[in-house]
Amino acid sequence: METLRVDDLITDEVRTVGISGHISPDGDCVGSCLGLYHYLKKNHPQVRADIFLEFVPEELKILPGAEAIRTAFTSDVETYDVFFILDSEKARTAGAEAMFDRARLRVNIDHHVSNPGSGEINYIVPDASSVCELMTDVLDFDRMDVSCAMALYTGIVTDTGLFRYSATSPKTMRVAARLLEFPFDFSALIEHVELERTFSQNRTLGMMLADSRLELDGRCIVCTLDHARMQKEKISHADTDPVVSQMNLTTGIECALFAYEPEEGTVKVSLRSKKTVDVSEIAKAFGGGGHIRAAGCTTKGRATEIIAQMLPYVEAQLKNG
Ligand SMILES: [Mn+2]
Repeated sequence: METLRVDDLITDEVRTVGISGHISPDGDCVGSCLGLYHYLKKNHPQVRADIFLEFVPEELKILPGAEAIRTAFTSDVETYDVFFILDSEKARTAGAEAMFDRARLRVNIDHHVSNPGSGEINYIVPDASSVCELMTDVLDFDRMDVSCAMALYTGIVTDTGLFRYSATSPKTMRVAARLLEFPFDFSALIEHVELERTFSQNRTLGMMLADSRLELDGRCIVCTLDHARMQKEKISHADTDPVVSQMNLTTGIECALFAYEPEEGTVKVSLRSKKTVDVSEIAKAFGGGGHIRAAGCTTKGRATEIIAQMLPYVEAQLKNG
């Protein structure tokens, strides 16, 4: 695939550029949109660039330009000269598909294997760590500014889980290193964006870790939270977010199961695994799905009952693995 250069697409006639990404935007999605936005502002000042996203996650509002992101998918521009969809295919934006389809030139940059390419110009690299890494291919380092570099660095760091996930490559590190040549406080940025939790999240995490127990000879860690306790402790769905991944960081375990009851009679289970257990198979047996190492399901019943029903599946996999 010949490498795309954004500067070649933004000819003198281009006046309006639309930018969007996937539903439930994350650091890579917001970072790539803002990186492109700052690059256009600096190097193509005749262009009006509009970003459309479903919302901006609280922790990402620290990024310069985040306040310019539009969360309504409407515009006085009927036909954008160029429209970029980043980190998503067009069917997974929260409402940009029609604007994208109407645009004079459609560009799609993504790293999701499942994306067939939604534009006339597609730059899809499935093994790339992040779209922000891909943006460093299509933008010129020497023409970036610090706001662009901050945004792209944020996306690389969040999509690689702090340079941990297997898609992190030597190239990922090389481009991240070049972004660090721009003067910004990367320590404070990453601590805020990736590591900080709200007080409620940390409090919930503490309670849940204290409640968790080991099963199957210490190879599976489980925790349950019933609806009455959620109400009593004022625990929201978002407060439970960090629980299962922290449980999965327990020495000696192969698998972590966290079940809670968002409503009376409804159970949500988050499953994580290390090496041997395919949690997507287990989630599927309970009407859910996901990936080999991270999956989930929502089902009827009580949290404790569902966990008791799931453990034999884990045990069977541990025996076979
Ligand atoms: Mn991504």
